[in-house]
Amino acid sequence: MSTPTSDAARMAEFYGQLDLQGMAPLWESLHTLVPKSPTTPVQVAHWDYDNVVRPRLMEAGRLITAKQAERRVLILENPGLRGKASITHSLYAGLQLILPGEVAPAHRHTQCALRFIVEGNGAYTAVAGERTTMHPGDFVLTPNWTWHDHGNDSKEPMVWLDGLDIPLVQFLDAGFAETGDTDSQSLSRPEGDASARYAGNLLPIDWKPDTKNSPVLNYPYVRTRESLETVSRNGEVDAFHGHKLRYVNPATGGSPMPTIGTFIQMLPAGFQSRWYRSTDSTVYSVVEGTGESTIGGRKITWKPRDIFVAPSWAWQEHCSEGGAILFSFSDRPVQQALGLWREERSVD
Ligand code: 1HN
Repeated sequence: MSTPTSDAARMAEFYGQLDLQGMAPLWESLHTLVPKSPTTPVQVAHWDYDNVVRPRLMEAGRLITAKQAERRVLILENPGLRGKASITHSLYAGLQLILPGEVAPAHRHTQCALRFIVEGNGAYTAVAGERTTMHPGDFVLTPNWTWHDHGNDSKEPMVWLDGLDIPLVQFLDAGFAETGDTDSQSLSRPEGDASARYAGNLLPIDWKPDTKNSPVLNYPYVRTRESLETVSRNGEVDAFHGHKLRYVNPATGGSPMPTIGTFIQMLPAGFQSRWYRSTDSTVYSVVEGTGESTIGGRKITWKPRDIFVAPSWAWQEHCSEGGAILFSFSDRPVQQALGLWREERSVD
């Protein structure tokens, strides 16, 4: 009759053999592999722009040119994902600096990118043959595989938040990239063309989208803000989100890019949200105002240009005494396309 020790020894030997032969026993990891609810490595995170990020970014501006760097960016790494260039499990974020007179040379890749302008005025991004001049709060797209380059003909530094689906594309092993022959791509349309064609609640009569991306190049903050202002004057405030709108691809009504959903919300003065959670880890960028968020039990006090992260399925609440505007992005469209996305509103 076998003793418990010899059972354990036999099991250990069996596991050792499995390991050598490229196998593993499911019963040791079943509940980790199939958790009852999301168990993300993503942590609550907060970057203080004025006191921490900006000084480092300006230091980078003294140490390396945009051209040398190709992109002069400080990556925001989630503390739970250090070394992985990820702000959430599926998304990358960084802050990019371009100084007066600099160019960031043309390239293209299969990763989708968004820019959300944080400071400066008048630098441009050229995407697929058209330039757009950027201002704080503008949300600018660089859909996958489109040529893009940036330049700053203004007299001030410009900084924007880059959001890309790099970790997702890496996970899928579907990354391709090319460098342009010239620093600045040649332009085929005048500035404002995409906006006139696609962003005025009109579409060219025979136009059919040939990609999964919005044809709108720039969702300018002046218009976004006007919408928020009007909506907040006329409508009831949502107890969980304040006044929250999502950016759309006018051709589909879906997200502007297939892998990244983008949102803007106004918290009216004195607003205190109720508790909410969703499965899409979300990156917030503070546009205007100050406030506090409690996320996964951690309190964050934020101010304009700060960035913070709410992990998947962590309870969150947001409040602002003087009123605030928050931009946010996440992988929500991916989760929705796969039937995975869930949200929950507290009922108490
Ligand atoms: C990229 O193309 C940009 O075009 C910024 O500004 C950041 C990070 C990784 C890969 C490509 C840009 C990037 C990037």
